[in-house]
Amino acid sequence: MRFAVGLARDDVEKRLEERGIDRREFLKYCTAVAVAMGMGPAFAPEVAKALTGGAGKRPNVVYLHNAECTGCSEAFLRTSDPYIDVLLLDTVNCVYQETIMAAAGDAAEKALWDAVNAGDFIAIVEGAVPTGQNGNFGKVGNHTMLEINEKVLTKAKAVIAYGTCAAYGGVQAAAPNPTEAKGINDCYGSKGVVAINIPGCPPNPVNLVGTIVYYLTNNGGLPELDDQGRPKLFFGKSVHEQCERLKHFENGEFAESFDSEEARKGWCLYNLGCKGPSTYNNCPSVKFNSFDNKPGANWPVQAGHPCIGCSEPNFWDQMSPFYES
Ligand code: FSX
Ligand code: SF4
Ligand code: F3S
Repeated sequence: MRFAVGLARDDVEKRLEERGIDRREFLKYCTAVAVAMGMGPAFAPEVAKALTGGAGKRPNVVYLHNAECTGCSEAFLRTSDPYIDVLLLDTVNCVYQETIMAAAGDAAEKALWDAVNAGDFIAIVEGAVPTGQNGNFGKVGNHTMLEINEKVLTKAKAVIAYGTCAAYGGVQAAAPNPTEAKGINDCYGSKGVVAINIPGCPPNPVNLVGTIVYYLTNNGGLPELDDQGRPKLFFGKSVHEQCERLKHFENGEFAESFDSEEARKGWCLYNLGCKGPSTYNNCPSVKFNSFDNKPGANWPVQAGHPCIGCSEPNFWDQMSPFYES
């Protein structure tokens, strides 16, 4: 992998070429991001510019991990396009990310605190913060996550809570929640932190990329949020209203078991527990697992599984049992 240090900022084509990325394929991805942002395909060149470092100074990003399964990072790292190095090295300057950074131990700690002390950075957080017993359920480098997050997030220019755990506590906060895990706003709202929530378990990386693009193309402005702290751009509609099985719901055509002919015919999964009507996310339109440069291969309902409401606060307790309506 070669990094295009020193290239002119607006030389998008050359930067893509350096990485062996076909410009047309890249623009397809940018079009998908533009559409997910509700801006329409005409905005794709702006997305391309932002994603290749042409929108100005690359913001420093500090990416923290808390109590979680790292599925959020996995979802992000499996973004086959734009390739992760383009995103990390051209769009933002990711100074700290425990899963993928080469540095370890003191060198990693130094990178983190140098960036925080210098200010002028965006924080992306995944995972819930264990607050019980003074935060001693979760430590990194012998400091509690509770303490690290407070020091970092109160200094950040913008905070993105990526994944349902960081946004609302998620699985970690499920009853009886022995570690007293909490989401970022719940934990640090009283300290002045206002995190943008990008929930989903895992979240869709397109929604993270779209939020970063929005930030870069709006002079550091933040997208409008709904009453759960989610950007309306991506979470403004319910899963149900975008679902390809909606016609069957309206016709009263429901699958009653997973192995039924009706399920095979693509009838509605409501009676098998689907929580799409009370869940807000763009899964049906954006989908997951971009493959072979085609954005979005599939999503739960298309694959025959009900939506379990993974993007909603307290979904583990409030949306279960998952297979009952
Ligand atoms: Fe939570 Fe993310 Fe679910 Fe997992 O880190 S949103 S458990 S996919 O990984 O935090
Ligand atoms: Fe709604 Fe779920 Fe039925 Fe789709 S499968 S129409 S989201 S209830
Ligand atoms: Fe989650 Fe439902 Fe989408 S389970 S991934 S919000 S379809």
